[in-house]
Amino acid sequence: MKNMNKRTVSLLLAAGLGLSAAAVSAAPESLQDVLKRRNLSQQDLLAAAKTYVPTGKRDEFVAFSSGGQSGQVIVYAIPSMRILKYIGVFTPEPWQGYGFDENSKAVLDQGKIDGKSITWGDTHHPAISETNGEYDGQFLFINDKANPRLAVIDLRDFETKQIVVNPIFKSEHGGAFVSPNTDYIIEAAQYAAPLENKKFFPLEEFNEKYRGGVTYWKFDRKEGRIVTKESFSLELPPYSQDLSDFGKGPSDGWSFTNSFCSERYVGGIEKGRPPYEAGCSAKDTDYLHVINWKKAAEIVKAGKAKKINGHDVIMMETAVKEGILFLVPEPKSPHGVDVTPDGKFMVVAGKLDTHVSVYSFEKIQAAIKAGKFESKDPYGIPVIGMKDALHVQVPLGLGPLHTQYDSKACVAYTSLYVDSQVAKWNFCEGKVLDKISVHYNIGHLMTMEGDSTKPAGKYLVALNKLAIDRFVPVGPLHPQNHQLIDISNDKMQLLYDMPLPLGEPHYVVAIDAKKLKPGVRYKVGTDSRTDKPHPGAVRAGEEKTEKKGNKVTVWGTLIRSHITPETIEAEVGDEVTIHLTNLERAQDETHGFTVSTYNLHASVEPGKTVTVKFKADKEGVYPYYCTEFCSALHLEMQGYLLVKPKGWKPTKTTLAKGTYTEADYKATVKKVADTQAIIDSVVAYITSVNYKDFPDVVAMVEDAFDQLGKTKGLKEKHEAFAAKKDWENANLWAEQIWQYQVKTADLGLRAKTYLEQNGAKKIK
Ligand code: CUK
Ligand code: CUA
Repeated sequence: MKNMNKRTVSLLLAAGLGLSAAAVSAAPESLQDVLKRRNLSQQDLLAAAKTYVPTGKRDEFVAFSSGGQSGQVIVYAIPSMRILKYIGVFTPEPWQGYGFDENSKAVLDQGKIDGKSITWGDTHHPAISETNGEYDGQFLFINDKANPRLAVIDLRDFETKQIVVNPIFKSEHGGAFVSPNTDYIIEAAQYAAPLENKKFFPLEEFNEKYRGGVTYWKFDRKEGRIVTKESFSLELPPYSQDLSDFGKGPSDGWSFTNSFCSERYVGGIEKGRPPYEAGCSAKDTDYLHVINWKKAAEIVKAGKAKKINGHDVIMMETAVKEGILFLVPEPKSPHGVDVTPDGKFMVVAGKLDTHVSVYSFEKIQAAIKAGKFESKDPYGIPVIGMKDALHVQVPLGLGPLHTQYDSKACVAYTSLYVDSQVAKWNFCEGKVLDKISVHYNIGHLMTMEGDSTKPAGKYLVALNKLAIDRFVPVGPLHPQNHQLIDISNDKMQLLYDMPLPLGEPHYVVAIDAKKLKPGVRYKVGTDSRTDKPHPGAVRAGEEKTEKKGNKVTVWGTLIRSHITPETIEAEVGDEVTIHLTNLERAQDETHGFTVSTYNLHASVEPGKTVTVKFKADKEGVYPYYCTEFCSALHLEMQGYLLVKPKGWKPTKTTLAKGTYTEADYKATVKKVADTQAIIDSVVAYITSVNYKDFPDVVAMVEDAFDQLGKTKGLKEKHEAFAAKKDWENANLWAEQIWQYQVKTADLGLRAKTYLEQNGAKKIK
């Protein structure tokens, strides 16, 4: 301890006085040297220059990627492809305390199905909230295909706030996609099943009793939450509904959902029937579902929906009668349906067809108006003839899947799964413009703000299913490969391979980084999962511990480098609840909290209040501590949970005395004086420049003086103990001054570095 203090002082001195390491001996390499040594081409150099983001600089776009089976969202930046964050969504995420503190557990618990916790998710499609069809950077939504659920993430703090369980589906896929003003979020079923919960029907009754559907979740923008009571669904035939999209502009008010296996085939190779794959791709066409959702919402308001599992469902019969549901044939096993930015066309690509089919919304509407239908499906839904709905079909290549749009009018990009290529083409004129190979087998692709009415162009990301030979091998399970492609010129250029080591991310969306305005701290005492004041919050000096019966409740605080309280006492079997408020205001001063072996963890960012709760069911001594390296005295941010046997009485009431001498005391006093000199020199520097022009520095300086302010009265205290020759108390109170000084110096030096790196100017 004493040694460490000395080391810390000399480190602080070195930093404060600007001492530097010894000079390097070898001459620096030239750019040409490096190209030669690393065997790089001019093209490589160009790609590097297009993606490299120098230290201290920031990326242009922020991407939100599905975390696939990890049930999380991965946030990364474009063009550098640097990962910024994993957001716990359907799955516990220990770092953020997600699923290990009571407040976040309450969110995960919303995702329970039939009373059971489901702690993973098969996330597919993230969607950014829109205003007038443009990304607004306020919310993010993502679906869980396996356990039909949808989550709401608030982009003010990148935290999951809500999970809703689909009330009638047993799986889903066509979500999350938002309406142009994010008043609804769509979620379409995948594998048909009886809509009533826990109801069994044999596969022989598939056509009669199994159903698909599409759910429209009502979103309250002000509250930032889905309103389940105002949400509704449409019953659909047992065709496997797939991807969906909302109309926009001229097609606003309508939504589109395609399907595969409209053969309604149920396999049964065990009974000698041909397998699923054969039966589900027998017909030449499947169906695009065309739905007037605005009118559907009115029909629900008029009380014409049926309650299934307590949820409003418009039955097919009603939908047909009210004229809000139509089908259009689409080529064999289609996958993506993507509405063009102008809202005039829907692009459908079929896995087993080499064409993309561009449907015209205008033509579809004309057919509906004229009552021109080629037939009805087995459930009485009018079918519009394919020719009456098509604008153009374009042969692109093998296995076209998903389509995204460019900032340039009429330009689209479609992924070709089998060909492992991206095709650039013109959907107005129906011609191919360019192709580029990717590595390998692309699923989705994504352009900047490519789902919005105003795509930003510039970059495209190919989400490849296989990475094969791209990276250093890490075993049979390979990372996924997101390839960055420059689309700002006529010819596409491959820039970068990014291994994604978490789940199979199906889709990703990217937004202009300038549109995101996340906070850096919470209002003190906030429950971040409800966005409301946390009832367990306290301010400095209000900390307390209470025991009532077998319930121990702690209202504690965290601030560098101290946990209040320092000890928590309980008896075996007590229920312990600990509320912790991070009193910091400084940016990035997160404290973590855990109690040994009780499987709990909280991440407490500045201003946040978090609760952890557990049953102290085992006698013993359990250290608790801060889990984030938050300051030079982070390791001392500790305490003990003492779980006593029932009825235990102390026999010894004093703590062991230290063996401090006068010399120790004098050394500590000198250390305090030395450190003060550093602080003075840093303060002199900061006040000699225009630091007030840097809000981050102003916050740090404020915080530093806050820390220094805590030394008030301590000098008198240690001197009084010294006068009585109580060297232990004299030494430790002097030491306490130094602890505050270290935090002050730490902040001061951070402020100084920031100012030096951000071009602070001398003031006279
Ligand atoms: S899906 Cu996975 S490649 Cu779920 Cu959008 Cu197409
Ligand atoms: Cu707080 Cu470490």
